[in-house]
Amino acid sequence: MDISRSRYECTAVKPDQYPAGDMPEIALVGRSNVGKSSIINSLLNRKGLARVSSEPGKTRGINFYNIDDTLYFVDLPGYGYAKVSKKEKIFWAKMIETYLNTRNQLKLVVMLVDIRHTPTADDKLMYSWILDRGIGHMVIATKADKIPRGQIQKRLSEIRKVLGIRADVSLTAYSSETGQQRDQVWNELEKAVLEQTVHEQI
Ligand SMILES: Nc1nc2c(ncn2[C@@H]2O[C@H](COP(=O)(O)OP(=O)(O)OP(=O)(O)O)[C@@H](O)[C@H]2O)c(=O)[nH]1
Ligand SMILES: [Mg+2]
Repeated sequence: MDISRSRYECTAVKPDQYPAGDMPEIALVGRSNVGKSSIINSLLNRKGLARVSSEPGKTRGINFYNIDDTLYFVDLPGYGYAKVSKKEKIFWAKMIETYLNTRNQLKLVVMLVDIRHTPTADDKLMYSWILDRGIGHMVIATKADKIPRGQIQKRLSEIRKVLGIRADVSLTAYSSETGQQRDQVWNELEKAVLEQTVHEQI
């Protein structure tokens, strides 16, 4: 797969706007401002592909990024952003829920949490959705550049405990600023998508 051949494909707010075809999809979920759009840019080594903003709540629809006509990265709107109306929150929650519950092409959910913070009630709810759906997933703790290296393992253990992440589910620290674990994360993504696809064929 040639990741330099990646492009924004479309934005959807309802299923009939999702891309046609059966390419596998990897969805990024997490609180608003956790770094979903940034990690897409970092993994693809493309600065401005997914829109990043210091102002939370920027990703409003479901954005599909086509990677070498092989795979989609799906950038879902962030949850837990306090400054939007209740009506809008419900609309976003429904949009995320509909995608996660109905999309057959969805092979892997990458849940992001901020390495500096204890997962919130919203994070726990999101994680329980993922577990309930029984979908392949991994968890990435973002913004690892913002804490001293010596604290990383301790923060990961706490996140694993609070969310109840099983020992066989991958939890990795990542920094979109440095991109240091890029190869490792790509290996895990590829392995997970492959395993899921093989699993379905059996
Ligand atoms: N230092 C550091 N900053 C980061 C990292 N990842 C994201 N950020 C910053 O965090 C802010 C939010 O990043 P986004 O990628 O827009 O977050 P998002 O999850 O897409 O946010 P929404 O679209 O609002 O849900 C931006 O200011 C980014 O530059 C990281 O690994 N390290
Ligand atoms: Mg975003």
